[in-house]
Amino acid sequence: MKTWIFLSLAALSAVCTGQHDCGRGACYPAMGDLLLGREQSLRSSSTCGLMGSEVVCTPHGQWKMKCCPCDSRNPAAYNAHTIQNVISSAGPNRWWQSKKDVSPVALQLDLNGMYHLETVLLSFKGPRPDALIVERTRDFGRSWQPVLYMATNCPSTFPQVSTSFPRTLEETYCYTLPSTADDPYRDQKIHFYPLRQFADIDLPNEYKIEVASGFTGLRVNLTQLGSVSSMPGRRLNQFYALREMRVIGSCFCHGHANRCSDLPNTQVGGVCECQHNTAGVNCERCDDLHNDLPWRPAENGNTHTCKRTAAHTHCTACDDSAASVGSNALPHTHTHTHTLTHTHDDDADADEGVCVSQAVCVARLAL
Ligand SMILES: [Ca+2]
Repeated sequence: MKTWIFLSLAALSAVCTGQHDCGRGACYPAMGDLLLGREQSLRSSSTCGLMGSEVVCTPHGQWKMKCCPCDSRNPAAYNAHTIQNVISSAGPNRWWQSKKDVSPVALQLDLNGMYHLETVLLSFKGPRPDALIVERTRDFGRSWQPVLYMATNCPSTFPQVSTSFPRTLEETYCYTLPSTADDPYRDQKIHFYPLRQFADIDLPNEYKIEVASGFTGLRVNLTQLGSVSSMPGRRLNQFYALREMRVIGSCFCHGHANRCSDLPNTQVGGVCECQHNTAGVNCERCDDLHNDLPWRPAENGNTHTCKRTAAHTHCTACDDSAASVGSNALPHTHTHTHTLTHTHDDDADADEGVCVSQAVCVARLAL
């Protein structure tokens, strides 16, 4: 029997349904599985059978046990259990398994840039761990922050972590996993939305996405082996095993794109197709021709579109020495690249490159 755990049935609607219209405000690309096509970016700190065949014994029926070999030297072999088996394209019959009786074990995804994390799906092959921590990094692994703690018994396993929803975007909490004591070997899926824990915090959704969804890597620390019932006279092995993992997300665009560029063999590319006159892999700046206003992330109802750069008649910007050649010097070709704080229409560019010195302006006013 498989058990589904939804840490949230009500997904964050703005993200999950996708705000794909960039014309009104913040917009977001469609989500996909970041692991597809990034198999080689996923690794585990422990895998059974990498150095040679290992035998792992589990219960078989009520009184017997079965002992199966794990041999991962050839990843394509039926009894190999490498981490790449958790990619959804490998199918439900292939799984990853740790070396027996080793804990903790870390599964780590390293990305090549900033992405938006929406959902994590972990489909455990029983026994499910009794505790795990999901962490993210935003600086390519130099520092890690917890996204969520999960444990069968939160207070005893993570006594320093609250079991109620956090009050700030910098905190997290421990989600209590249902007990598996009645059937430790059943498979169990954990499906969670990291932003959901912030649902009660009174901040705009797009701000929560901006602050709490970006990541350059994800780590799942399996910290406590699932307890298994004892069998008289038999030595049962403990291990971690995962049938499938999905990391659902998109490229990270600060609300300025509704598409990630295509990347061969992947479901989700890493480069935003920027709108709102923004540019960069993550639309993290105004493009070269639109620097009149400071760059800002888009908000609901406000695109914060970058404005076209102005360079036109601007008396205060020039060297007074221009006055020495008198009014005959106008217009001269002294260009400047001041960014003005007021906005103006594109046709103002007719003035581009024309500059009048303050002294000349004063002289003309006196005429
Ligand atoms: Ca699989």
